[in-house]
Amino acid sequence: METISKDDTTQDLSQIVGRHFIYTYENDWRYELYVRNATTIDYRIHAGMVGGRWVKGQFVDLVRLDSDNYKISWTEPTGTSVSVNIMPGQRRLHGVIFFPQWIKQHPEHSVCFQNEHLAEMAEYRDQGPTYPIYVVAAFAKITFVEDCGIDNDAVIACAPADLPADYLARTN
Ligand code: FER
Repeated sequence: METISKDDTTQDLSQIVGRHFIYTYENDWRYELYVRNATTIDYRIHAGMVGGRWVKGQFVDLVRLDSDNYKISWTEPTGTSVSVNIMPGQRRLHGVIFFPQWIKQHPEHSVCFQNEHLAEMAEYRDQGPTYPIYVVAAFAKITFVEDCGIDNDAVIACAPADLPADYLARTN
């Protein structure tokens, strides 16, 4: 039987690491994701249930599943878990977000620059309620992509509200 390991030669991440994506889900939620390096992302949420939220330095699991299919999975300090499949060549993405119940009830509690509110997020997470988990699964269209290199702190550097008005309008 053939065994597949994460360390085999299919794990060429050069087409995903350093990439900066802007995308719109089927439900009109708009997200922006920068793959800082093979284990870390930065992101901003422009529109959706928790629009306005932004995060730097989130630790993730990143794997290449196929030539144009990368999976990024992680759990937030809020207790939200996310698994995103990115197909850069197809300009498509599929995300599954598992929100704890407290975020569905009070999305505004998680809308902040999370890095400055880590203790508060942990408190909300531990207080719950966690269940029932609210699952949102949707495809998205990638409207903009660029290569920003590794560990570039200028990519995600301010709140969504502080960006120029035409920031999301850039398409390529
Ligand atoms: C995404 C879907 C969800 C994403 C991030 C999240 C950066 C995070 C959600 C949250 O913590 O509220 O595509 O990409």
